Amino acid sequence: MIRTHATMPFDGQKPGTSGLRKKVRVFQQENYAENFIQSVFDVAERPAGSTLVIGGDGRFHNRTVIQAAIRMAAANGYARVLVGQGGILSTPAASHVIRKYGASGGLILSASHNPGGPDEDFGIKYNVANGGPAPEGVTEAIYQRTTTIDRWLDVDAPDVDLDTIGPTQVGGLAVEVIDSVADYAALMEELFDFPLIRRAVEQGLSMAFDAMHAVTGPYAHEILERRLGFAPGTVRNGVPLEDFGHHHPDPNLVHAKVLYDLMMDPEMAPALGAASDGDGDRNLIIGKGRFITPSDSLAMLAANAHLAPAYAGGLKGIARSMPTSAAADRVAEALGIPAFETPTGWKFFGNLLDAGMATICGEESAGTGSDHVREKDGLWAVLLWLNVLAATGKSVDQIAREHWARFGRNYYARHDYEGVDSAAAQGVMAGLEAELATLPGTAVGPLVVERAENFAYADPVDGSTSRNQGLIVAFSGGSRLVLRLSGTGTQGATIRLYLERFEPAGGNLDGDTATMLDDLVQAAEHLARIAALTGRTAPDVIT
Ligand code: VG1
Ligand code: CO
Repeated sequence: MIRTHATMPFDGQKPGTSGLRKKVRVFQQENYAENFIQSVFDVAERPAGSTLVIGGDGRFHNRTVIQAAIRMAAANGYARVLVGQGGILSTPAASHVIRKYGASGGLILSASHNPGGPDEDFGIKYNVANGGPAPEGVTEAIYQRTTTIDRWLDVDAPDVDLDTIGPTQVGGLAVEVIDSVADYAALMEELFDFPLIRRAVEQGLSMAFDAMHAVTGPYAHEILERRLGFAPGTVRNGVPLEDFGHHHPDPNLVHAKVLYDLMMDPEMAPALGAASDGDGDRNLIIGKGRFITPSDSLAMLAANAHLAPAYAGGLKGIARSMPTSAAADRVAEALGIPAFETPTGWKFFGNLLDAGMATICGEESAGTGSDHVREKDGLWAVLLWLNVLAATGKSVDQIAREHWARFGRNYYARHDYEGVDSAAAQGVMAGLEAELATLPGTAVGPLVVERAENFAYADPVDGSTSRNQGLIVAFSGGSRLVLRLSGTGTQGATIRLYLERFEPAGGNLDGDTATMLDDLVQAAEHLARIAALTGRTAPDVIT
């Protein structure tokens, strides 16, 4: 029996960089989540007989929204829903399940690296049939629908038992609770040389993986400890908690400080330290005594990917988001394959991957992935590193040093100013944008501006254009500043300042990052005037 619920539009249901993210309290308002989900169903391409995948990162409010979404899917004509056991599917696992079972799309319930709990964040993201985040045309259509919606539909049915694997029926809808891990773990076993890694583990290869009480716990236990033979205890914080144990499940040097400190301890550090975020799509890689920036990790993985079975035939191309360092471009050049520069957010990689133009993609924000799914994939990156370590017998530090000796090094940091007054943040952007045209050729301290622009992207596959994707000030010699506003926050504005300095092979390749970037920090303050316009004299987080 289908029920029609009258509703009214809510302001601000516009998906950001990665779906709709708001405080839990916002989502708990009557009709709020339902309006958004109904808007998705109203505009999504879903032929008769379609399957919908549903899963989330296990944060607070996950189960409530899943039950509502199942009842709504039943009323909206889906034939089948696949839902992860306990409501759990990591973002890359959801992407894989959508592809594997030919679903028309999926709802991923997550606010990724944002904290969880009754007073923290929640999110809903819609992925399309290729397994990837809905492209801009679709998110815009969803948003437009949210501005006029006047009803949502569901069926009158009891909650589904999410904890028991197996089929059940909700009205005319076939619901299947599936193992959250099995399909994903099988895919990883196809891509990488598990026997080789297992042998290396037997011979002493050690690691520490911090699941940050988020979604990767069950995946990492199964893959790292059970299938690859790492010692029990290798996976830390491996039980998903609704509030992530009160932490930010953000795998960076600030929020994964315990792991970082372990890796910098010459006595205690294992060969590899790694962590993932709330929904399992990010990765942090730290070798014994050596942090690898995500931009470098992308470049190093691309340079060594042929050592893993899935990539032994070579890469078709490498894509990176614009603020990500140019380290990967140098690898693409050496491999004789194209390099692509896209706006921030994984949705921009989808077309390149579908068209077979890129094989490996990455973002400076700890996201790396390949054409095996259409999301970034935290454990995939960890497994590729393990495959490379096992195949070469080298340490992470050695791989990094050899890489820089060959390609040069892109020193890199991102400075985040969080919870900034929105008007002040807009002022910073507008101020720099107004100067861009006059900058080329001018000197800022010891740096000379070569190019200054507001980044726009023309998608080479579908020809669509995305403008206003960040301000770039490029200096001669390959150094660069990038400034943009975050599209994933839930409070005020977050200014992201990205700093990059290129040091060619033969130069100072083992300098201190902060020291090496000092001229750029000065130049940024001079050009963007963050302190003057926002009153913030230092960033909240440096990654
Ligand atoms: C941030 C990152 C971006 C990433 C996005 C989603 O976006 O900068 O690279 O794709 O988060 O990641 P923004 O707009 O706040 O800079 V996740 O792991 O939060 O889904
Ligand atoms: Co994430």
